[in-house]
Amino acid sequence: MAVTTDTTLVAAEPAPIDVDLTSTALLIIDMQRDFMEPGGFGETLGNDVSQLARAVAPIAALLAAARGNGMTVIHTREGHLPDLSDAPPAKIERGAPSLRIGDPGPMGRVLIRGEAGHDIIPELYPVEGEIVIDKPGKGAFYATTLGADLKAREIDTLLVCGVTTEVCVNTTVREANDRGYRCIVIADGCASYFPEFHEMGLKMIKAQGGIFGWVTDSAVVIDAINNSESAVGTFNRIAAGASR
Ligand code: TIU
Repeated sequence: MAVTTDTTLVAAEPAPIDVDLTSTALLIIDMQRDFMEPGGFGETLGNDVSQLARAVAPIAALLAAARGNGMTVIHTREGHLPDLSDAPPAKIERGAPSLRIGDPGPMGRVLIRGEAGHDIIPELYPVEGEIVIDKPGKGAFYATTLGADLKAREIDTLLVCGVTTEVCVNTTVREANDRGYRCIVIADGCASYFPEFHEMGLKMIKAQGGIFGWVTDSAVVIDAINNSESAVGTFNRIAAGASR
């Protein structure tokens, strides 16, 4: 089968970007109960977790559009093995949290794989066929298979959203940028415990001609996905019995 590609011009800052949706993946960073809900890692650090709720609806809408298009969808989760062998002492001992990584809390052991708090929130739960990357660090490339997964799928552009803007989203975008990926960060699909860090985190990405990437809103990308005639989208519409 001849696979055709088409590109869509997506409005973004600092400039519009031409996107081929067949080589683009949606990358959702750490939308876990440990960051989003009371009693988890985020709150143990002294944060107001309600600040992050605003990112959920835009991500859910973008996820629905990506699924409808057949786009590669990748979810990440920050967390550690039960024996903490992948958690550096410098991370465990950092600061003065109310509970440390691995301590028992209301959602199980804090930031430990397999515990309730480590799981992705129900609104954005992965479905069959989507990639879930477990990462021990803030960046999604460090000590994970993400680079190999993207290479295997010939992905060159990432739609990045999730939490928190200045920590795991920024770290991942910087890692991706150095590896040659074009990152389009979804402003309303990101959030921080600190609104001013969210704002500056986005500014840092798009400054200097887009030193780390591009920034746009979920509605812009959803519109681009829904109006695309990408090979993936066309294939899905045919598979679903649509006339085109
Ligand atoms: N503390 C904070 O803002 N973030 C993290 O620790 N991890 C992520 O951003 N996922």
